[in-house]
Amino acid sequence: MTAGTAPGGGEPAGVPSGAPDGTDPMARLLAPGPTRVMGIVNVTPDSFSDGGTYAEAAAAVRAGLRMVADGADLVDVGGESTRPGAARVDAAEERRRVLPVIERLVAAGVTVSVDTTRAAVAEAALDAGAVLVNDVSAAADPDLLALCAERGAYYVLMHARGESVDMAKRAHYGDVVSDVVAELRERLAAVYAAGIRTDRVILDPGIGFAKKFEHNWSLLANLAAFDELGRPLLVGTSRKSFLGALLAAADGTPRPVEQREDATQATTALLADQGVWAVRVHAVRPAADAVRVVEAWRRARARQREATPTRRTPPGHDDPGPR
Ligand code: PMM
Repeated sequence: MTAGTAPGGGEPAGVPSGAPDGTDPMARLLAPGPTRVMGIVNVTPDSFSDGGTYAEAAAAVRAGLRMVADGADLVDVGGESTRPGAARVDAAEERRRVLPVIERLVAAGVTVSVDTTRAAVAEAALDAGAVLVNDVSAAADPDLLALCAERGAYYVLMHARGESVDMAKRAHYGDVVSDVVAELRERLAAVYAAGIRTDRVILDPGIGFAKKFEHNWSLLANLAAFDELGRPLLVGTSRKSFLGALLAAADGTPRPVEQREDATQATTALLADQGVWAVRVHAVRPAADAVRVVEAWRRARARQREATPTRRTPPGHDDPGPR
């Protein structure tokens, strides 16, 4: 996949910090390769799946280091819950939660992204060595975009509508796939206009953000529609409610969060086979294993193709390349 040049996007001030040897860890992770695994560390008392687990900085750092040992390529640190209906915390509290964790993970050589929608939090995180800003607001804050442009930070543009507190009631689409692509295209233009370089942007369909369950499935089944936007995809399905609904008991009770892990890994394998750039997951080891299985499968498929060049690949089983 090739990416053009950002309109008006000049060279950033320098490579992001967090790379003591001067190399750019994100450029390496964005180079062709297997689907990357982003581990989730939510330093919050109330995130839907791991809220309260890592409320202590030391526990969060330990969890992040364990994720890297288990195969995470990068760790996403967040200090504000984005579960539907969640109330916002103030910026000072969000910063207080994430900073010590980011500092210690960066010091240990981990590639860190910060999950925030706020410029003040992102600035402190970048100062502490984070290299990627994971913005779940669909680029709502021009100050955050200006900051990322000025600092040469990598930036995740995720599709969403509204804030967590009211996004559920905005989940109305004509055709969800073309609507989400169109809305991302429009926000992407704002991201480029703010000066963030094309090659620093990652897109995310925002599974669970202003989406009904069937919207999530439609998006996952039609990721090729995002190819026209020309940037790699990050996808977060881990333990989300649409899996809980799929696996509901006979009486309709959703499968509890802590029992959605196997289904999460099924999505990871399918996403890796689709060639998404990265998956964002709570349990890193099974995701990293799933990616390795997919890679072995692809290699075997390629070998088979080489050996029997005339044999046709069944429809839907061709290699779509990086997405
Ligand atoms: N999901 C959550 C939080 N941040 N960021 C991106 N880029 N994509 C996602 O799907 C996403 C996200 C909500 O899940 P969590 O509360 O378990 O972190």
